[in-house]
Amino acid sequence: MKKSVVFIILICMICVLAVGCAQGVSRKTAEEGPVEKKEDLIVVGFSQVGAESDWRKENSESMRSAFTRDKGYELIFEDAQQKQANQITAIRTFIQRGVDYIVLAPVAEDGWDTVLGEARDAGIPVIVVDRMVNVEDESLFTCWVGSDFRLESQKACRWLKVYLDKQHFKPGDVNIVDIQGTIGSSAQIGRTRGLRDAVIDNGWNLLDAVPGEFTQAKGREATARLLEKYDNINVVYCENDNEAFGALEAIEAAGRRPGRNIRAGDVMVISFDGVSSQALDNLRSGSISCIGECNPLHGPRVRKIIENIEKGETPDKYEYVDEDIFSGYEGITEISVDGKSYPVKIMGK
Ligand code: GYE
Repeated sequence: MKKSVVFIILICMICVLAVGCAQGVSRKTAEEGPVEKKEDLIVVGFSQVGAESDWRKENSESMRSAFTRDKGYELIFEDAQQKQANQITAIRTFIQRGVDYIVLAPVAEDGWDTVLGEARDAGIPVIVVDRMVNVEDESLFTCWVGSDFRLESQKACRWLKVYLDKQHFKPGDVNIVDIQGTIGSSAQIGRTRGLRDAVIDNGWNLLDAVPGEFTQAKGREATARLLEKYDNINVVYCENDNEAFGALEAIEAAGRRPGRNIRAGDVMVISFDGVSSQALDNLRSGSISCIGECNPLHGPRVRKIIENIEKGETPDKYEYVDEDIFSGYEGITEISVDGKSYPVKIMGK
């Protein structure tokens, strides 16, 4: 055989081998069942809590736009409608389908040991996002990224304390109700705890704490009931903005005025998130006094984590996001928590 013919045959054999190998390392597609792969996409199964708030909608959007085909991903998005049972089913489906990564935004902290054990046995990394999981063995998840909910609350409560002092308002005259988030979620636990600690430290009165499930409808209902029950409420602490929107409606319906002029009988509203333009407008008008920012844009953060794992790196177990505090009141430009100072972002008119 001529040398050139041998050379061509050799080249052809290398090509065939190369194609075979590429198929060998290929990933699964998002169709049902572990399937042959046509494109080299990383398949991510994301179990989202629901669509209860503006924050959640932004968060879903951030995830959807971070994990697109043109970025090399296939995203399987499952909305759990605020039910943990739905999340457990979604995770089991992801395992059956053999996804490459599971991303979990857990509705509540407890109850994950068994299903995360199943994911670990299947060799699928689990990235927890937003709220945390409370598990016996922390190796059941790869890492977590989200907010420091207690710190958000400490900052908002500090702002309230500084504001009340400026108004020469006596601690014993401060009568607060807490409209809590979904009970058992990290956001609720951290924000409730931050308020309880501040109530004790500052000598305020906490009249009541009731669940509002992070929704506008429940926030309205809960606030209306509380305003009927107590005639001396002057601070409504809402554990997210949507509850605050409901609280504003209830305050007005009860013939009270939401605002900062607490000496003149206003009801102050404190809240968390600061995501929607409605919330920022309420800060500008003074109907919400202060918002502890909660950043929902976790999509690119989770993608970065996956990129690093793909490179063989080990991500930090916990990644906290930096957040601000917002108000429309110009008199407080900075607050401090545990010796650290935080600028207050003032929403101009
Ligand atoms: O503050 C609220 C949402 O877990 C940080 O859940 C999240 C919270 C957020 O529904 O609006």
